[in-house]
Amino acid sequence: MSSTLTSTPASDGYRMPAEWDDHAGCFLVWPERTDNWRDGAKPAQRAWRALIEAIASAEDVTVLVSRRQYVVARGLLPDHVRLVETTTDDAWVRDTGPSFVVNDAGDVRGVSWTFNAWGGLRGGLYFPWDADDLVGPKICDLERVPVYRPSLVLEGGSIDVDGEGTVLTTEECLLNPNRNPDLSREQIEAELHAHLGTSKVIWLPRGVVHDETDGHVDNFARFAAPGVVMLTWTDDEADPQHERSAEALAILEHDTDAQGRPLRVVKLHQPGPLRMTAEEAAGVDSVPGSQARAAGERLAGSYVNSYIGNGIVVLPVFDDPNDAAAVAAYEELFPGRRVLTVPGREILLGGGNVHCVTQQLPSGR
Ligand code: KQY
Repeated sequence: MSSTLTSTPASDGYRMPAEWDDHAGCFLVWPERTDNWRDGAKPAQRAWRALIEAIASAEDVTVLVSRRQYVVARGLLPDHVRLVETTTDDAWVRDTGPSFVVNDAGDVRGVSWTFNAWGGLRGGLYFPWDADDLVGPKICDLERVPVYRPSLVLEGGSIDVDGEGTVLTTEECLLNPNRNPDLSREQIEAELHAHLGTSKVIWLPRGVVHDETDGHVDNFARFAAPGVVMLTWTDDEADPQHERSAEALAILEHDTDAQGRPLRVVKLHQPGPLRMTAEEAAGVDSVPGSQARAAGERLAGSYVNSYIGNGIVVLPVFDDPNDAAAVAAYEELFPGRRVLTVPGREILLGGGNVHCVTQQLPSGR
């Protein structure tokens, strides 16, 4: 088993690299729980296959899959995708997996935060979550990398780093009393710096409307390059998203990153607003302890929720009039990478998107 470290990454000379740095691979978890994924999770599994094929065209992919679904997934996925039988509670490896950190020698370690299913017994999304809380250490075991196990409750989707000292997050999530009620903002900042090797936190007040993660930043505002932030946007002032995006824009336009650079903000106009149909809601099993789904429920659709891989960037699209502008923006933001699209609606119906269901393993190069 990988050793569990009691020091911190920063004190050991480690930092979390930007997602656009070189990867040794990517992890996903195969979706199957029918109280989150409609119609026996079959539409979600087709969406996963498209996403996995896109990422596996550029880097090594490992998919964690249950004993029940191993043969199904093996039959659907390309041979060069590695499957590893693993017990999990659901498929959100951005949040349950380790945030990997690197040092100047190119060594890699994992930070496996404490996971409480986005709020524990105070608004969390399912119970129990003990198998998900072990996904981080299990991945570190697989990769034979030492792991840090901070007591801080945090999901990987609630932070975004530029690899040069800056971390973006939201108050709605990280200061939510359902995560770390006994820690002050200053204590949470200190924990972030100690585990990410950062020196500056940019706090945005809120994330995307009706995002069941309590406003994960990876669905709202993310670095696309040093000094460049992509932001979920709408011009519609009657839409509650407008106020949220405008308050974030005001902060980003007047702040600087850890290097003192002003930030360029690129607005990505949201799809929709998208809503769950009656048929989609009816396809989700109703189970005590899991959140109920209802027809008409607003979906937290966003083009920011993408994966930046080796020579590629993969974003979700929604058969929406704003898809084309989002793709054009990615082509401008990521010159030299292939911009790939995957159908995003089925992942969105479960509560997230491409970034939420992927976890990169940096190569350390
Ligand atoms: O990172 C995420 N977007 C996770 C969402 C969990 C949703 C569970 N229904």
